[in-house]
Amino acid sequence: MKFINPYLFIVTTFFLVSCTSQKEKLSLKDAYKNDFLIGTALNAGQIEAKNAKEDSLIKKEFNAITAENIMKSMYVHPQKDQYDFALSDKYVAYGEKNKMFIHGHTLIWHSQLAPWMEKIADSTEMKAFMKDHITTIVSKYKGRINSWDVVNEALNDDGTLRQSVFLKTLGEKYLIDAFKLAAKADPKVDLYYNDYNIEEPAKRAGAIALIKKIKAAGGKIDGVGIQGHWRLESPSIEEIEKSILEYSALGIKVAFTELDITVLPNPWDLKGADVNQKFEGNAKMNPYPEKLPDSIQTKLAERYASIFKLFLKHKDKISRITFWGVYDGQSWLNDWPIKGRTNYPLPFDKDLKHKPAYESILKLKKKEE
Ligand code: 9MR
Repeated sequence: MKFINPYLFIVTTFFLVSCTSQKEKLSLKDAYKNDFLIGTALNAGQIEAKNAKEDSLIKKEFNAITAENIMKSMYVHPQKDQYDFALSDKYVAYGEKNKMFIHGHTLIWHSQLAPWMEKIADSTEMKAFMKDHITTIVSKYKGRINSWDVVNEALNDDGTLRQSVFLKTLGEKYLIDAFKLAAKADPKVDLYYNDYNIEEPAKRAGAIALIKKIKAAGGKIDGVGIQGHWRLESPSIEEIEKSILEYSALGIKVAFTELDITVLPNPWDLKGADVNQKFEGNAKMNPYPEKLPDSIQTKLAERYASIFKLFLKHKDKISRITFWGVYDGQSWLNDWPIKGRTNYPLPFDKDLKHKPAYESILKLKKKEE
């Protein structure tokens, strides 16, 4: 039998044990705890903690949550005189139980409206809808929900106002009214304007004008949510940085609220998240049905690293970074703009394992130490 040096044995064992426990302890939320919140979007099953593995990952890695769908108008307010808070109650309870920052998504959005809302055609009825909808929901969760997307996606890509049912019936004043109603229902909750592509120059100018208008009219607006449905090559770090600086110069918080990065072909050069854009698929459009090639995996990790490096540089201006989904298998990008593709946009893969993107985000913090 070979002689084992007992001293060396003890030291090595201690080192290995401490490395393992160190690795287990590391998480996105802990690594970034002094910088900004790290959030995720939960689907209905995750709110109900149906899958134990997903649930423990969510609790370990994230300290902020957004409901991916269940708080949208069609679900919480299906009929004029009927609200359904069953799942949103569970969502808020989940956040409270786990001491997470709870974000409300979303109050006034042209999409995912209940059918009865789509039929509203005059200003009196629309005004009544907005007052009832915002006041009921925000008051219900007063002091429990920490921030709200008051208005979502009110702008076109050229920075003009979207011809939504709200704009058509009420004119642009609906934007100011929405923020005023929300502030009245819960004066302490943080109120956000949330949109995609608002890091692009023309739409950014539109968003800035909109935020200024709300402020000038005496509305309370605390932050802007840049959704961050991005690509490997765009938007540039320079445009993202300009956006952080310009929005924060308005005296509001900047949050990245729906971050993900598509790695799939995008021949139409689509940007953002207009869910009405749909295309037919073929094998060429779904090149990695089984596995992401290492070269792209590395590109994705580098892209996340450069984005988080920028976020850290401006951590004093940033309140929260939320990924749009917990792991790749759950991402909406598997179905947009083509149904049934296999995309890889998040730091956790379909088996909930860390991807190189996850390691690259954590590594930035290790370098700081
Ligand atoms: O991720 C959401 C997806 O499950 C829904 O089918 C879709 C329907 O509108 O909404 C997705 O979330 C959107 C978010 O609510 C607002 N910004 C764009 C997001 C991606 O489409």
